[in-house]
Amino acid sequence: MHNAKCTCWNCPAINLAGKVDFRACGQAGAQFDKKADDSQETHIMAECKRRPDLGLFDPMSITFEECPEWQKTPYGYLLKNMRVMILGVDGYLGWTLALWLGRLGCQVSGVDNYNRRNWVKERGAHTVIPISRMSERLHAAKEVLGVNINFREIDIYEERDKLKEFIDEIKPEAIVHYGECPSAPFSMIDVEHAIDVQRNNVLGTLGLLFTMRDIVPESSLLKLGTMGEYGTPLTGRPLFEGMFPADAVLHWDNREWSLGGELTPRDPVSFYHVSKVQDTFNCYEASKYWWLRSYDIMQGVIFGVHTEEVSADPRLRTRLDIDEWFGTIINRFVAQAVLDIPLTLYGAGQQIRGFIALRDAMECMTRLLASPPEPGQYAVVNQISGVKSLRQLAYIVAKVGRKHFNLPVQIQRIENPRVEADIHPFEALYEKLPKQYGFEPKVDIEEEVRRMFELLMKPEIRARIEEKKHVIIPKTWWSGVKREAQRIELINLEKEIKEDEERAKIFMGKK
Ligand code: USQ
Repeated sequence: MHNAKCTCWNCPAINLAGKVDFRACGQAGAQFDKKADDSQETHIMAECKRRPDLGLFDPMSITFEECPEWQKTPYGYLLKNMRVMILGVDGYLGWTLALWLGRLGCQVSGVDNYNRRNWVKERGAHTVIPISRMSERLHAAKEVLGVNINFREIDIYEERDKLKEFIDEIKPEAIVHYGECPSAPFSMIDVEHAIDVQRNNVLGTLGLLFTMRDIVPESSLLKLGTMGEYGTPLTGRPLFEGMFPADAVLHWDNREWSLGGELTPRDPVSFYHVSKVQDTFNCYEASKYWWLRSYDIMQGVIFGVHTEEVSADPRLRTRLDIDEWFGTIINRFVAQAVLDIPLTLYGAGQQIRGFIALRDAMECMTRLLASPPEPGQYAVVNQISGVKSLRQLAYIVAKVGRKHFNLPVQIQRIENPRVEADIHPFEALYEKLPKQYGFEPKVDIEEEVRRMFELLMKPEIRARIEEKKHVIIPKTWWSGVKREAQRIELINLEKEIKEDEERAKIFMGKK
């Protein structure tokens, strides 16, 4: 178990703040009545909120493996009935995680203000997998899975007092923050949308950090960042996990300095991605100033429709967007294939990205929940399970659609409405989740794409895609222009697949 040797030092049930000024390490320890034999040493002492009978003790002295409050799960030891609050619980990820954690025995609470539903509606789009009202979703979760979700409708930016009250009432041991606008194109529509996205994301998160400081400083924050914060440096510099490794060195002017532990440069690719970079700095600083514990999760492009829980009943399904603003690439490709629209590669289509399936992302989040950061620790993980060029993805979707569903899938290159490198090197590091947290990807991309076809080809869902056909081809240009991107070419699949495999090997540093 990856977290067996973690100690109470990592545990959110520990009470350090208010009892010991652990920042002043040692000074305050003296005021406690320590055993005579180690009175020369200064110690950080703690109390356990779950086991008050322990009295004051050394937080390093009990491991998760030894503590009866931590129980074995397939994803490591997990705090019994862990109180987890999910912000953005009505979204694609939030709803899926709520059911997943509820099934694992967590006490799940959730907050949402239905922004995602409203943004998608405002664009004239809809989720192609229908989702019901929150009250019905909650009812179905209870009926089908026996999962109780304590839901409160709150806008985390506009209604900070309400959020504060709810956090005070629940006292979450972890807060998963999915309550942000996740769309690059949406943030590039016009000034109103850019401001909206940044206000919602940056200020919502900033307010949350203050609330955590005041009410639940021991709780861990799992905040969703994005691989897009790093951009795609044309030098080919690896995308480290948030910070430079200890042995990274800056050489300049015949001198050298260590870069170890410094945040790596960010080069975001939209005003949405900029909001995530700003969050990074806010979380980093808050952890430093107030000893908050946070994970910044640089998630790659997500795809898929399946976990055991969301597939258990049609009323438990999570949303799926395929429009130009909220649809991510693989999800869009499958929908396009279903409607016989050639898959839309933007520009050269040789952009390379990290990807992760919905189910695997849930597992990663659980493993991180099970290993809370230490007080004051701002930790970054790159949450991807593989790296592919967009062309490779298009080939996969085309292959599955042709082979298993007899669809005449084609691929096209269209003008790229975004400002981004479409031919570039890419070396993303994603070692922490497998090495430190024991994660191994479980989802095979072709298998998940097959599941998606199966679901999206159901007549009622196919009809919902058809109804929103007009929001598939992008019209939002980074330049501000509003016009449909035009086709550059239809791709000769067989010929390209062969050539591209070679190219991909070179770009991914494998050659
Ligand atoms: N793209 C196409 N054709 C399409 C749609 C997109 O070629 O029909 C290209 C884009 O130009 C881009 C890449 O595919 O190069 C990925 O685009 P995307 O829309 O799937 O994803 P992106 O805008 O990068 O944002 C998504 C999520 C965001 C998350 C991010 C992770 O919406 O919340 O932060 O993926 S990452 O891309 O790793 O930064």
